[in-house]
Amino acid sequence: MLKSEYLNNIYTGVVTRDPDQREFHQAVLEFLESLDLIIDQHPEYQQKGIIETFVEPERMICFRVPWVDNQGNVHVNRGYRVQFNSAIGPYKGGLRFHPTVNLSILKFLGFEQILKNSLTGLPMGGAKGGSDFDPKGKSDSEIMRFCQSFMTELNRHIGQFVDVPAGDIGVGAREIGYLFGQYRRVRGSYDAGVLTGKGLSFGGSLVRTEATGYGLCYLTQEMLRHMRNDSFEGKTVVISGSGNVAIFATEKATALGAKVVALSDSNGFIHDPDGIKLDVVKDIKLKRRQRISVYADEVPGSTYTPGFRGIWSIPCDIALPCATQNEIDGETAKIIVAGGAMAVAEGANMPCRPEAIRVFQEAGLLFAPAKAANAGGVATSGLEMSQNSMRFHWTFEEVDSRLKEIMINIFHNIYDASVESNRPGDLVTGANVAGFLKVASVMLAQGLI
Ligand code: NDP
Ligand code: 2IT
Repeated sequence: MLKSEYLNNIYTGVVTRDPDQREFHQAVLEFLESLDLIIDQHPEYQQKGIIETFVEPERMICFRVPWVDNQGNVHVNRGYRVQFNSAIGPYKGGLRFHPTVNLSILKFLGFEQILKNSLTGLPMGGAKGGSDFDPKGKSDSEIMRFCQSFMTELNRHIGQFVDVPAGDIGVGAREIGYLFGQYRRVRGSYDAGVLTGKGLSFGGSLVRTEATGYGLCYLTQEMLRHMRNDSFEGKTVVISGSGNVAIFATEKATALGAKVVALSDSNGFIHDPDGIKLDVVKDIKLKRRQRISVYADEVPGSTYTPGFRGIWSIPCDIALPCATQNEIDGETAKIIVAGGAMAVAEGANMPCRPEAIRVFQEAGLLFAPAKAANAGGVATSGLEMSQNSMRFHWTFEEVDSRLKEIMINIFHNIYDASVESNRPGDLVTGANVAGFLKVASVMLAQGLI
């Protein structure tokens, strides 16, 4: 129950309009709970209808994606692009290929992307897209044909000044390559800035591959320093997932002096008490595209346990959930707290359920929400767009140092906003408020409604 009647009515309206979109309701409610603390200071939002406008996407595109498998069978998937808000820049956000993709998932992701992109300080609006296509077990040529069919429709809705997609779950450098190839083919134009996460030889940025995981560690390091006078040095870290974000979070946390002892996928988790050997993980996941269980077959002293939630029973100082939404519920959060953790930072989008966040905050753990903690990926996408516009590219060190600066700035912006909202150290509130104030002031200035 929200204090503000205006916000309560908005939430009821959102739920009534799309009763089945539970993930979207969850993201909106968390946002409204934060705004509830400051809404009295901003009567203009209600007068101008800013918040009811903000929770409804500007445009939702839905299309069929037919493709032919290696046996000649026709399959028809559904493709989407939710163009949520373009007040501060062209729509920007990833594409997810996963069987669980539906409008609720993409609306929650697109909605959080508006606030996340605002926090980066770069001029990017918020969007998300994807398909219920399952890339698991598909051959390379099946993936290529799917990407080509997907882009045959999507191309008419995107553009470097319109909407710039990138990767997310199930969409990495290989898929972006096929998507870009098809865009170029059907448009007859080399618009490098239409997608980010491209290969380095055709307009991609150095550090984009590493950016989300690295950025997560930069923000966490600054949070530890500022709020606890501490660091990653000597800490035990558990990271869920074993995809792009998890792998490069492991790399940076290890470089900062921590020991990462566990990784997972949707089937189970590996535990290596001596510290994960990242070269083995990269070989299994990035080169051979195999399951994480293979690690335990190849590294003596490590174990594999089926079931992906079990990873959180391994005690750690710092927990970095980097797999998917709602992987940590209230009970799992209590197990993490009982294991002695001091900090949780979200690499995935919305991996902690609201009751889990409450458990962490009440136990006094540091908690960094996804829209701030994983903003390094899209921030570096923004840097890729800048380099494409300049027709030039920066060195690894140059991009990495810009990324680090952006993540440190995000931490201080959200920390300061938590103080100004009378919730010092509540970074969930800080991220929602700081991200929103900028977009809201632009919506007011542009007279969007
Ligand atoms: P990848 O596809 O590279 O890896 C996803 C990982 O999460 C895999 O280990 C996968 O296991 C696991 N996973 C996916 N879905 C589920 C599920 N339903 N249950 C359990 N495990 C699951 O994706 P990314 O690493 O890119 O993305 C991970 C998270 O980070 C997502 O929430 C994404 O939105 C977020 N993110 C990604 C960014 C990026 O730049 N890539 C930027 C910011 C956030 P399996 O192989 O078994 O499916
Ligand atoms: O959730 C995210 O921020 C991403 N998947 C990255 C989006 C992007 O445009 O780089």
